[in-house]
Amino acid sequence: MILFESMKSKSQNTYQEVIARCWSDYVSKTPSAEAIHDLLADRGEHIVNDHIAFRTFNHPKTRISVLEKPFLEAGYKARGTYHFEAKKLVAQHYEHPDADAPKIFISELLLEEFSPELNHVISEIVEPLEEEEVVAFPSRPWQNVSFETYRSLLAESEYAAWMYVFGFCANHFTILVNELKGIKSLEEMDEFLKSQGFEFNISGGEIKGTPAELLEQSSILADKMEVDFVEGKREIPSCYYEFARRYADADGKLFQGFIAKSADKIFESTDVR
Ligand code: OOG
Ligand code: NI
Repeated sequence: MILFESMKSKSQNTYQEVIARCWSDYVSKTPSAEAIHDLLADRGEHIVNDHIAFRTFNHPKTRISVLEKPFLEAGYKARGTYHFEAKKLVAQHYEHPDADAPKIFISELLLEEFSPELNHVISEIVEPLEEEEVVAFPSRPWQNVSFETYRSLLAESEYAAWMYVFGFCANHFTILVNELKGIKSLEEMDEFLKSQGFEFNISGGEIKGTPAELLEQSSILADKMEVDFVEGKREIPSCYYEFARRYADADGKLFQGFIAKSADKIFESTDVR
């Protein structure tokens, strides 16, 4: 019994438990997501998550092959791999045999393509980490963050700066618009949310992707959140909500992948504006 309990606390979380923890952390950083969730629930909608996204650094302590472990243990399988040359990122998506499980999208920053200064900052925070801290979603295992360091990372990579402050948490959840009863298209979804005052990420166009590409996506701009830096409190972009509409391929099967060209622009939802 004791053995069972200790094993359970170490790694036997179901994906539902991990995702539920990530959702409550995410809405605490993203009040817009909870507001949108509630607006749709008030219209009688049942919300289905298409996917949830995590970010990391490709350091041996934190790379994708570390972050993916709890998801693989929970039954997820690695599927598509994606490359983002300009942003110096790669990503991997995962699917679960249980069709109700949201897909998982994990990206990592290619540290070797950045300056020694950036690498120094990141090694300082990730070198001391134990694997359990990295995969204890959601987590930012390093304690103090400096606004000056955040600013210096921003100059090289929006992604690096965001990761430095927020760590291993879900940076967005995604509503699968296909499953909504009263909203038929992504255009309709966006128009409804804009009428409620939500602002969209328009980089690369408000709707990224086309029916021919089998995936259309849009996202709101990340909420602003007050963060406790060592220098004091500052407001910076936190997390965002995404909306996706998927289309069936020639075999009639709903496309389950991602489109790198669209994802490249979705990343910018957390950019400092
Ligand atoms: C991930 C951006 C890409 C998608 O659905 O294409 C993405 C991120 O912001 O970390 O989520
Ligand atoms: Ni996404």
